[in-house]
Amino acid sequence: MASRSILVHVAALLLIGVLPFAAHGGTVHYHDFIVKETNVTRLCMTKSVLTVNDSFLGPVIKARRGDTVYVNLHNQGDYGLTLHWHGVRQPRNPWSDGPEFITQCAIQPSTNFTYEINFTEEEGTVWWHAHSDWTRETVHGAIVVLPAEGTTYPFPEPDGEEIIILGAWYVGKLNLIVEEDLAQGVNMPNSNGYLINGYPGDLIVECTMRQTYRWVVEYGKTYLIRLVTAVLDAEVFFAIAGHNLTVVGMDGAYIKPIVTPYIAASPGRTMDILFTADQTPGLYYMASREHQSEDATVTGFDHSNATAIVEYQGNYSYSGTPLFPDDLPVYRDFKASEIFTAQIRSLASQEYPVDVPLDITTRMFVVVSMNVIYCDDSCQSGHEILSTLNNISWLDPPVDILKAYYWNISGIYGDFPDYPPTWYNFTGDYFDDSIVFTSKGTKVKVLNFNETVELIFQGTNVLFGSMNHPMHLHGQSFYVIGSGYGNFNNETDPLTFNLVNPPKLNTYPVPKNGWIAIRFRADNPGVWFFHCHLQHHQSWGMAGVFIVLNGDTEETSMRPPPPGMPSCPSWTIPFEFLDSDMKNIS
Ligand SMILES: [Cu+2]
Repeated sequence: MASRSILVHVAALLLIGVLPFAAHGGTVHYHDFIVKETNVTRLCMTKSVLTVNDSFLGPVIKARRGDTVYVNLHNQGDYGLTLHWHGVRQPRNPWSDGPEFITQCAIQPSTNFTYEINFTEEEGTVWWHAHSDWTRETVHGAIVVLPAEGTTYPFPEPDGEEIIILGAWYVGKLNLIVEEDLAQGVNMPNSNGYLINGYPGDLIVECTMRQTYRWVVEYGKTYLIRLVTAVLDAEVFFAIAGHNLTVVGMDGAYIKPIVTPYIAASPGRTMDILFTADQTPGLYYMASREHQSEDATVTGFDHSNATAIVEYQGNYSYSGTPLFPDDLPVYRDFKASEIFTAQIRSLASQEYPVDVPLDITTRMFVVVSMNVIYCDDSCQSGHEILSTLNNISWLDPPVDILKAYYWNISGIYGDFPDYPPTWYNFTGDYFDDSIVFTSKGTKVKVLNFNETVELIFQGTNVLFGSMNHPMHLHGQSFYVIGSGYGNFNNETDPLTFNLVNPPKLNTYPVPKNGWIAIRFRADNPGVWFFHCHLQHHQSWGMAGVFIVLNGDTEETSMRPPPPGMPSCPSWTIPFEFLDSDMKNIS
């Protein structure tokens, strides 16, 4: 990892016009991320993938709460990309949030851009990943946010730490395959194998190569596992044979401890997990496999079981294969996923209080659905599969939303509706064409500063496509105050809301044929993406944007753009915007 001290880098920072200060008096760290194509062999096949600093997995960023991290991304690859700091609030600083077409255009090959990441509220494990195309397949890594100087964990200090990254591997050049599938309007590829810390493990059947990650532990010690679900396009289960897990943090916030034999994780989810090596010394598999929530007729998914080995240190004799976790739920164990997820609660203590908004100023009802659109000769069946929010499939604009908003460029986006265009039996079995068919659009919901938002995400069974949709919001975590199955009932369901200790997370699954209710205060001015974190749904348009307007003061307003924001190659700057400000960022 290219990490150096502040002193060494003051000159370099000044050269690129970035002043090295941390808003909350923390330490400033500086990293160089060199992105380039590198040959990697998995599942008996070598392919060229994008890596950061020649490494798959990518480098770990380590900071304390209150610190600031600069990451200078040097793109030495063949196509443009962006990076996102998943779970980091980035107060007033959407400029460094990263999603392509939302807060920036891609960093083009042979250019660089310096991200500024501000760690203010989050503590625990979060992560970073590419936020353009499907590049995050291999361009991702963990972010460890330690407690602020002079503070500690709300649990006994662990004896050690271990980062565990759950990933997925695809055969072939993924971005090219996806581009073709999108053009054809057909389904996108399933992964060919799941990974733990970059390796598929011992149990792969397709190939003779055994690439297995090993973690050596000491008997009697307690470790903090920092788990990142970097899987691109599926939910997963994870367990360690013979050992319970104690989940103490999620999405960069502490939670009430959950003692559990397995966990269920949406793509994008991070967890802090205490693990005590207290079993008979030996070898134990940790394993992950897909949690598949689609219709039972859908069988073509990645059935692989990724494994890694937990190895107790010391002198003992062990023969045979490691124990496999019996408690790892099977692919379609929807109940297991539900049971785990239902246990998540905020700490809600004096030190970690809950601040769920009680007076709501904006209510939204957002229908999360699969749909289709007629397409021209370019696609196979005459129909193109799309995913929608309130029957709009997100269409990437020619210039990112943040630039369009900041410089008042008209004609780039319209209003995202607070309600669906039609009310129907969302979770029924019959849908007429006006519901099945959709259209593409670039729609943005504008919120005044400090508005309090309650948003119901309602899943549907349109095209018999009901499944879990892990919805992710940039720029702030949200309280999940309720969830249920069937159609949301606005009279009875609010009576079940948890306003006492609801979990505060940045990603949460809208359950198959069900709904969730979330609340947040719009107190982070900027432009913030929200989308399903299943990658193929995001690509099909299950996405929208919040613009949180500035408040009355500088502290409640967006910061000005940093120098060197990447230009948008497919957008020609209209003459009236060719002033000096615009030249700086275009
Ligand atoms: Cu989805």
